[in-house]
Amino acid sequence: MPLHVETPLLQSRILGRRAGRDVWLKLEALQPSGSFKLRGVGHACEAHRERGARRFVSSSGGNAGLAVAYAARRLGLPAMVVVPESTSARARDLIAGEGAEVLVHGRSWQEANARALALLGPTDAFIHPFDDPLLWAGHATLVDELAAQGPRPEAVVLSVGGGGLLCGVLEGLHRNGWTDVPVVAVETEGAESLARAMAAGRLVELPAITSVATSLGARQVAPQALAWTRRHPVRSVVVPDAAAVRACAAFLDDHRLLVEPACGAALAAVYGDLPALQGLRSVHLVVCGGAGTTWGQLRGWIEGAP
Ligand code: PLV
Repeated sequence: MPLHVETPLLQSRILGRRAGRDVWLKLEALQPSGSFKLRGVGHACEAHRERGARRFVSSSGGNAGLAVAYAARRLGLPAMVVVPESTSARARDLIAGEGAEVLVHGRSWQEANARALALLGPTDAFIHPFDDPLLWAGHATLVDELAAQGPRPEAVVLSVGGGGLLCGVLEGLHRNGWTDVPVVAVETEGAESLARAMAAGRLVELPAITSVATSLGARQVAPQALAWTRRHPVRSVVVPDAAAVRACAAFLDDHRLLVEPACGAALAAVYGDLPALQGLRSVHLVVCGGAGTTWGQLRGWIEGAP
């Protein structure tokens, strides 16, 4: 039985009025681990347990690790999650609270990932936070639900870190026959690894992550994410951190849900009526969630924003 739950698809009248178009919210923030990550991670963990894995090891900006810790507890196996120093204290506490071992290593996810791989034992399964076909197949269930819940989307708006959500949504669109539904892929300035790769026509490694949206902090996207942009309409958008955190605050007022700036990126594209959305009468927005941000932290970012 899947570890994730089916999430609601709601039309947001309040956001729709502000944006001047219909806005549909796929509320992944309501997953038990607080983000969409549980879809793919739960699927991967179940598959690895069936193949005999005795422990899950993961590297994460926070939410994938929390999903691994949640899945491990539900499946009765231990887990170890390596996070970078930039992962919030809140996220670390939540992962530890699920009973997983938390190690902090390195400035960004890349360094944490190298450490996790070095610690991998023979009966461990490695759960990648974004670059694994098992993960994408699990994330694709989000689109299967959309297909059962309502009409064909005119466009899907989502956030991009390493591109796992993008790959999963595209897999889901294609397996549901929605092969021409454009996807608006949003990143924050300082974490724009997909935008850079699309502009260069090849994978690009950012020298550092400078955005507060640390959950989007993969310095390079999964190769499959870039490959998808060559065979499906994907519009890349980059928003400033200030727009992402303001969108989180607006969404808290409008829908009473606190999400991370990683999710605020996609929200900002819709609240901000960006050019990439021009001509669209309706959008489906993946409210990817994120459990690592507190209200105090969000307020601090808003007060410190330029
Ligand atoms: N977060 C990953 C990668 O971090 C993680 O380890 O949790 N929204 C939220 C709330 C997220 O946590 C993430 C990814 C994304 C969006 C982007 O998803 P992706 O990586 O599949 O594009 C470094």
